[in-house]
Amino acid sequence: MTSEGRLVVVSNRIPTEGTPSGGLVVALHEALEHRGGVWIGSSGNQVEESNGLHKIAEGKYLRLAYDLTKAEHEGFYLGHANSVLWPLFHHRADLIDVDQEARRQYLAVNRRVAEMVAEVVEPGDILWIHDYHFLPLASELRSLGISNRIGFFLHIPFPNPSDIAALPDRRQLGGWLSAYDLIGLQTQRDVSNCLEWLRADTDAEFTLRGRMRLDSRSFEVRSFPIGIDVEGFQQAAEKADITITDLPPQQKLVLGVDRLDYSKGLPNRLEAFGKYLSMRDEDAPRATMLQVAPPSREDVEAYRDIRQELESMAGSVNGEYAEIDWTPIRYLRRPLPRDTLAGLYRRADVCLVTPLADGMNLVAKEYVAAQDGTNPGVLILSHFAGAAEQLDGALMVNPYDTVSMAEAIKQALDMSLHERRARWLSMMQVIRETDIDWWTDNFLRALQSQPQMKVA
Ligand code: ADQ
Repeated sequence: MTSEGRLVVVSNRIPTEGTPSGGLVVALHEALEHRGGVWIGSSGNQVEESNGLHKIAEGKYLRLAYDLTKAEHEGFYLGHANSVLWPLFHHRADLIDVDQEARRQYLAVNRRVAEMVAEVVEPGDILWIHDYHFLPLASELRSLGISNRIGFFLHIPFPNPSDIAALPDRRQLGGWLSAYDLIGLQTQRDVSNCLEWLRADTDAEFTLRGRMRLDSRSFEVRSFPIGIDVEGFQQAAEKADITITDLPPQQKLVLGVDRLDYSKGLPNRLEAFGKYLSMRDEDAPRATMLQVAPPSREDVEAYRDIRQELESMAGSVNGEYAEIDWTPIRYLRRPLPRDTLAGLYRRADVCLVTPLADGMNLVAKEYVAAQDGTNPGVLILSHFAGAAEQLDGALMVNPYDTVSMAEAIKQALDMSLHERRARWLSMMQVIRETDIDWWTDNFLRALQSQPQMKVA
């Protein structure tokens, strides 16, 4: 532990076994090892009877997990968090499924987690709460008398102010946010949306140095674009076997890597690739699109149809363009280990990251980091990914305009080495400067420097 005080992290899921892997989780693990502290999250197990925190690991810091009951999992996680907040924050108010029991569970789980966290917190600790599952957590902690500095990071976009009108929690949201000392968002666009909404729909006012004041609390809203472990990815890609696919070396590979989610724009992407095939010159090298998209949140209704839609789209494009020795679209439903992904990224001539809305999108950054700088591939990136604010070396596309996306695929496949290198170098510089360690350090430094307030 350092003189800075312990770090207490709360995230929806906690890595339950051994040394964690994966960018964000590793970064939080390292920050906790450095400062000492506690990481609290759900174990992923569902139980009959509600229980308290249990220790799952102890080293330089403590990992504590709680289990959700089946009703909590359904109401808090599948229900309010993923059937109301996720769609609404991704500009899909048409998909929200408001359910009073789910909302009650969301508030009750936040209350219960706050009580467990309050038991653990010591004076001088700083708290870092992650994501949309825990919007009300600081407010609950304040009501339990916790006056420590509390920071919040939202990994997904902040909604458009007009969409917030559809949020059942709209009247509470201002108070929930102002209970934090620092609110970290991915992009400047998110910060503008948040400030615009606070000013239009609450009594919040600007105070000195960009801070906001609401309900006698002052807080700061700032962007902290999340990064990746650049060196780790580079090394994995250098070591990886890029002949893992059975594609002939001269065949172009166009790659997509996503969780299967309606926010990722997958149908538009397949349609664009179909249009590219229809405009492609007969003698141009063949290109195969490989889409890796393991299903997620299948218990949520809005997720059930996408899988079928994609399979049928891939089938019909292949039906039209496949030849005996060429399948234009391949679709993998299995998640891939990081090293395999790194090899695929390096082999791919083009990576399509074309969400309709996305907080940041780490795949965009991982793809760039995995390239061989002497012969890099091209990133095609949606304006609507948070990463678009940083990666202006990408070919930017509007994912709703599938003809322009098809043209961008052609442009990427025809791009000169000189242009590919220039674009890659500019993206690489940003990705290196704002890697995952930069992100954790920056956020924690900003949180540490917030004035400490008394609980009202
Ligand atoms: P996600 O929506 O999960 O995260 P993203 O940032 O693209 O989206 O991916 C997270 C990680 O999952 C990446 O490291 C990626 O390699 C891995 N991954 C994705 N698809 C995979 C697949 N098919 N197989 C194996 N691994 C896969 C949320 C927000 C994002 C934000 C992150 C971090 O929605 O916008 O960038 O949090 O803040």
